[in-house]
Amino acid sequence: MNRALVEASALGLLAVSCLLLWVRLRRAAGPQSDGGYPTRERLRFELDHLRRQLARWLTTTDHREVGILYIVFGTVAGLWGGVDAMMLRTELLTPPTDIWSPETYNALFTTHGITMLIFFVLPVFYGVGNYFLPLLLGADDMAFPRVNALGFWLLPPALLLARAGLFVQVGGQLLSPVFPQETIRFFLTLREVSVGWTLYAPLSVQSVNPQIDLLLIGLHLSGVATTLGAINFIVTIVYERAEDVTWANLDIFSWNMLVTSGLVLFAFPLLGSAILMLLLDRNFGTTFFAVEGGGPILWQHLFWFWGHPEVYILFLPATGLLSTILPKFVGRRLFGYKFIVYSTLGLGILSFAVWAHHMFTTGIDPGIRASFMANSIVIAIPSAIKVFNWLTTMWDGDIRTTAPLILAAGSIGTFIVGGVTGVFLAVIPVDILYHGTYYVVGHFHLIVVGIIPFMMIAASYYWYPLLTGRWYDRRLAQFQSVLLIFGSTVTFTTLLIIGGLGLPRRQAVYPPEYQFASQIATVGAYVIGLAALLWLYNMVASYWQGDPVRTTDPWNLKATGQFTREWQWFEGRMVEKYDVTPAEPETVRPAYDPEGEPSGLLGGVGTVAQTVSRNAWMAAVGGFVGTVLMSGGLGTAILIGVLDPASFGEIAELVGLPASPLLGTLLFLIGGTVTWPLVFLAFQEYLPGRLLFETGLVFATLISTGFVVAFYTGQAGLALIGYVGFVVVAHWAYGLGLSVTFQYLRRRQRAKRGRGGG
Ligand code: HEM
Ligand SMILES: [Cu+2]
Repeated sequence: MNRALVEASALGLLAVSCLLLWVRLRRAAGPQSDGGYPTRERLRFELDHLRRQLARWLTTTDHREVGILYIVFGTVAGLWGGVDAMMLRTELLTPPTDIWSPETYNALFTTHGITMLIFFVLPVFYGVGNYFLPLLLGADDMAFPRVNALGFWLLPPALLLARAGLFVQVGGQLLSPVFPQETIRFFLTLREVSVGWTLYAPLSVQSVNPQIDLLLIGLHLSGVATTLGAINFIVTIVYERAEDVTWANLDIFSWNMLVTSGLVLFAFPLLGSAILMLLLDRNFGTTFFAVEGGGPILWQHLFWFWGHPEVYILFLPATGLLSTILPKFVGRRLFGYKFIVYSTLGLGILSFAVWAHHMFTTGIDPGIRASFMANSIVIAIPSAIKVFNWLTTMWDGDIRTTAPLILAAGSIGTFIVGGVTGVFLAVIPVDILYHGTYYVVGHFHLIVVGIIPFMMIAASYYWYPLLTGRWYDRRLAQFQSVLLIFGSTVTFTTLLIIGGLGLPRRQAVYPPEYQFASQIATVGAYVIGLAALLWLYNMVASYWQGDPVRTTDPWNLKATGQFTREWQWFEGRMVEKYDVTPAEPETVRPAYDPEGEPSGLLGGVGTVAQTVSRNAWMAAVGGFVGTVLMSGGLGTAILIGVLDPASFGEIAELVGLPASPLLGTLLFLIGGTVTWPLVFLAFQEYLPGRLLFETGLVFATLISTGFVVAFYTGQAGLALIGYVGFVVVAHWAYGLGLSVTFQYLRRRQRAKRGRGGG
């Protein structure tokens, strides 16, 4: 099939349907003032209006309007890159290349990567930053409003240059039946670039396609734009804060934009230089990346010195949004603010020290390679700190399952899998096996499709009332969020699996035995596409049809003391414009109060020790009840033969005693009665909130995972299912026994104390 025409038509169709929807809804929304026919007068008025609007949007330097321009631009680029992705996955429905040619397939994954990574993600985050940073900081505008507008307006030409191949190809195809070949030669020579998004030398130097040069110029331009934006963010955050916004209470999203901008400042100029060197090599005979000059590996060093920080440049703003939005829907302030800030700074610095993990297979010095392995593994620590703080923020929260919360929770999940697979890849021997496979594709897509767009969409829902004064369709949004999480999980875990089986990435053909898995991944991708369209529809339609927001606190944030600055601004505007009275906080069940949070890591140790010693006897009784209940479950498992009693001997072996099942059982009873309840108590002190059934069950589920792994004795099939099932249920019985007894004893103690006092 003809790729250029298909892609151009798909995009055209999307644009036309959005436009039609917009016009139709607009008509339906506004009452016609006179109900008459469109007269010439009226037409002129409409045109005037259009001209004024155009002038306004083309020349604006207002931070909120520039922000919207950025977001719209990024969304268009995202849809464009998304069409590439759908076309890629469509080719992979069948093993041979029966839809696109291999060359076209190569072009698709090249432009898909570049469009998404350069023109989609950062522009959207810059847009969100532009709109909200001044509101969050209490500033009037960005520090340099005109530089801001300039930075934005460099982007559309950059995108057009980068993707000129598509237009030129379509042009050539439309013109060639009419004009002779020689006159339209220009249109026939340019093709979309197909050398891979990483533009590796020597292929990128030797390919004759002149579109590569246009792409390089486009990338350079976008790099300039990105750097201008970063300078603006840094200066705004450092110098334009209101008096009462200090470093200690700067909101997390601003912190993330600050660190991201710092990374941009160090990474992008380097990419710009590398691009110029490549242009010189291609056109003026220099030898920066030629074998007889600097060598092709030099390109990889320069590229990834930008490239790895770039993935954190894309990722950090998403974590900032998560840390901002999540607490609002669990009724509790962010847990461990300080640690989140430090981990963000840590990620920023470390991200410059790991670039060669993309080059483990290139034959760089093994000693250097090992140090990059160490650094890459270390980077998991700040990432994990964020995850633990998010989980702790949710723990025992008053969770409201709105679309933003669903997406935030989904983001945490996909990030854990995406991050852990990254740690595996950071290990040299593992990477050498998987570098060229779909495993890598699965790893990074769980992040670049998981948390990044998830949080963009979550933010679009969360701030929709503030942006438009209307509600989005909330039922549709919940459905869309679940659909998106489902589609991504199906697609990218499938890619991890087929990568683990060894399927090479970046190839249009594959062995037939992978067809079924490949089709699952494609169907998952279509589900993602559908979810994206539903989101777009919701955004456009609700702008005209959504319920008007009548309160100044649409998310009831006042109740939990989280009515942050941007909402205060919104309240001010609502009061001024519509004369509504500021909302009163509705009461909600009291949530954990972070004021009492232990300061620092060691600060908590004393408190934990106190709680543990004070409650030790209650814990022991609870642990005993739990252990008895659990023994029932495990006993049944032994009776029906899915758990081998000999495995109890291993417990004894584990602590250095002879492998006797009897000794092991004794240890098991002591462990269940003494050790686990104490660990549980210590945990419970660290995790905010009260002891609940759920807490007990979560804890028991965690222990049972360890148990399942430790005592697995080679069961397969149904026996394995039975084994896992019984172990989990037995541990749940334990958790239930523990927490119920504990609660019961505590309540009795309190009642007794109450009587004694009165
Ligand atoms: C826990 C932290 C992370 C670790 C340890 C890690 C590790 C790695 C490693 C070792 C590779 C190279 C695999 C190979 O090509 O053989 C890789 C590839 C990649 N990672 Fe990560 N990563 C992490 C987080 C991220 C994040 C947050 C993003 C994106 C926002 C990301 C995006 C990518 C991309 C795009 C590639 C593939 C580049 C390509 O070859 O086309 N990673 N990661
Ligand atoms: Cu990397």
